Amino acid sequence: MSLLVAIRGWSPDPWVARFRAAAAPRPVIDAREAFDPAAIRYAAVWKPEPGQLARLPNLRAIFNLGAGVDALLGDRTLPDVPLCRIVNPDLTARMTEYVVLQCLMHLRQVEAYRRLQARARWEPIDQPAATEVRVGIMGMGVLGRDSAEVLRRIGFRVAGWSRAPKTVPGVDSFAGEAELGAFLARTDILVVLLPLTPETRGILNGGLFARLARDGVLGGPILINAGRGDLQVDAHILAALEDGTLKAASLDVFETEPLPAASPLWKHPKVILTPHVAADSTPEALVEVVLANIALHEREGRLNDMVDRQTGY
Ligand code: NDP
Ligand code: OXD
Repeated sequence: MSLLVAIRGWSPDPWVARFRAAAAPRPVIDAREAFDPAAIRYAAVWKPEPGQLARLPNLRAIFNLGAGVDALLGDRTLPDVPLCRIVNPDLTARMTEYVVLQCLMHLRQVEAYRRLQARARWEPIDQPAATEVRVGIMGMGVLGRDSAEVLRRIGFRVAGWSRAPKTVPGVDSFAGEAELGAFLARTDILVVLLPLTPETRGILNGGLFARLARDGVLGGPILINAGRGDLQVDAHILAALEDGTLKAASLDVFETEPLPAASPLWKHPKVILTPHVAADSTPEALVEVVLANIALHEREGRLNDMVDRQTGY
């Protein structure tokens, strides 16, 4: 009943240590060491080597250690066993912190005041109220809904866009391609919390930016993307910032990660950039969640937070 821990891109050590401490006496195998593939029943993974999971003949389920499963589903050899993702209050709260922080950075003109501070200038700028600003959230799943609720409580006028309509008190719902135009036309700050799927790849492009509201109190539309880098076309963001189609952007994710040092996004005065840290997965919050899901599977033959491979999220 061994559990394989296969992690790339994050440090595997704290995950392996915590899984070993919490799962004992169940053997926990570190994928960097030699092991018997036939002994593995479960795998807890983040961006494992493509093909690695296909070599486990007795694998019963895969636990992705993040919310987004696009990297795993990109492995054409991924075994046809149940795939679970992270749905957890710690991860959700971290993402909501990021989204609310970025919305407030733009609302309260923090970058402009930083520039004035650097010149020791005491120059108050007109300050719109949150109630005058329309936030639109693309992706009203676990993360989008929580951000929507907190932004609404702060006073923003919030709408969400998803595949199916949603009922969230005080939040307007738009769904599907047919309602995308109306959603964008009422949006001053566009927050993106979509998964990366064949339908959403490249959705954040010049054509979409041009459909955002241009009559808002912030003086131009703002993009906040914390979903996935391949949702966006980096070059289109740069062009839109240059020609004023976008006023500013907060970007946590990029087409290529790490973002190459030569990217003009790094030093762009209208971009607030973070290195894919909007909502970190931590072993402290998540190891016990995965182990509880394994216990549920062994006890009752079912799993929480399963991914639908048809939709890709
Ligand atoms: P969920 O699966 O809970 O929600 C996804 C949402 O996107 C749903 O509302 C879904 O609509 C909507 N959606 C999917 N495809 C489409 C489409 N084609 N058109 C319209 N709406 C669509 O995901 P989470 O909220 O848990 O996470 C969202 C994403 O956030 C992850 O996939 C990951 O990429 C990213 N993420 C980024 C992190 C970071 O640190 N930057 C950390 C964690 C996650 P419906 O509800 O109708 O099905
Ligand atoms: C996730 C991520 O999907 O960290 O959880 O990007």
